[in-house]
Amino acid sequence: MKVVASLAFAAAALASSLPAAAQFAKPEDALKYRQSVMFVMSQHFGRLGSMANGKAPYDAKAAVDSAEVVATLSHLPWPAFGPAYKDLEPSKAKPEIFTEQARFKERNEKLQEATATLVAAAKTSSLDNLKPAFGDTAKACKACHDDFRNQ
Ligand code: ASC
Repeated sequence: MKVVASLAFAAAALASSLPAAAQFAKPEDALKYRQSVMFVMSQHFGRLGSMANGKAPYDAKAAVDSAEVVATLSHLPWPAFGPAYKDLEPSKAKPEIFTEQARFKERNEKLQEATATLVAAAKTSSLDNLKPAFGDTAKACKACHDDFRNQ
């Protein structure tokens, strides 16, 4: 029992020290993963945008649901932009992502902060609160895209 427990501990310690590369069975999976996350995030962010811009009726519950999806997804794609995944095609990722990982990480964290505020704003059930929080999140998306994504 003691041996089993210490083996399990060793396995867990090893797993947690593995590089992010180990999260994906093959490099192509990292590409598919980050693009899929970005796609779903953009779908839900788009729904919020439609409400914020008056193109769709404001639905407070739907806004919270989408904001929560966006906030959750804002934590996911970044390990799939690790150095092991720099030469995958087709991709709009600029090479700077892989050479300026600290600056990229800063941008990722700004998005996470903005989306947390977006969730809080959506939860007030006020379109007037949703609008500026949507705008701030869009700016965080754009700041990163301007620096790190090809058109
Ligand atoms: C979206 C989407 C993006 C961002 C960006 C915000 O809905 O697909 O890439 O918002 O346009 O500036």
